[in-house]
Amino acid sequence: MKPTDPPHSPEIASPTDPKPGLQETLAQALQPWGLALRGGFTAHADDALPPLPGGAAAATVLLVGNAGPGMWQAFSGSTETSDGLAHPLNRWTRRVVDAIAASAGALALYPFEAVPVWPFQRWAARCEAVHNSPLGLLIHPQYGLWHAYRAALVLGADLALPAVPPGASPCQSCASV
Ligand code: B12
Repeated sequence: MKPTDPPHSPEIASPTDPKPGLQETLAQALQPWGLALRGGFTAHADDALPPLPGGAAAATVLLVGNAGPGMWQAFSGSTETSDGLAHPLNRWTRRVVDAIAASAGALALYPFEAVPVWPFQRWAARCEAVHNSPLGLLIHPQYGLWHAYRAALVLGADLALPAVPPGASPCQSCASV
């Protein structure tokens, strides 16, 4: 699959009854685009998430993000980079992730455009071992500050999710200069 092709994923789940291995299948669908699953959390009523297109209530949220050069390589070959229209990365992200979300019966939410914004940094802290850094960006134990969140996949099924591993922020052991 070329990064410029429209994403193509087989039908992989219904909203409330995921097939086994849903997370692995989603990860494989995201990988050619330099995107990865970044953990997930169980939705609560006070998250105020919208219902899925079929009407099911939000049960699980999986975050999609990027780290390293893969996403840039995929994005830089896309039509959105050269069509002269505004916000190429946001439009590329929507095109790629909306198709993958649809194939999983998921609703995709994005860190951009929504008013008020969806609280991706707060969500991320429920998904993986990230900590607030003095810069305001979340620091990751492996990626450092060099990572971002591109989308959230909202599912109607309760998925088993690993607990976020405990650990101190890398900033706490960083020598001051
Ligand atoms: C508005 C916005 C901006 C604005 C203002 C940023 C600001 N510092 O206020 C502008 C355009 C300037 C901007 C710039 C950048 N941004 Co910005 N931005 C956002 C956006 C859309 C909303 C942020 C927001 O208002 N959050 C408020 C509430 C809604 O967030 P919350 O999750 O409930 O709460 C968290 C924060 O409030 C944070 N927090 C609150 N107070 C404090 C105080 C301290 C000291 C700390 C450490 C944290 C902290 O802690 C909470 C829990 O983690 C988010 C995407 C999103 N939807 O969240 C990206 C986001 C925060 N930005 C991101 C990035 C990468 C950047 C840039 C590096 C982009 C660039 N290449 O230049 C710069 C860095 C700017 C900086 N040093 O902060 C990433 C951060 C990823 C990460 N590693 O954490 C995000 C998550 C987008 C993404 N696609 O991943 N951004």
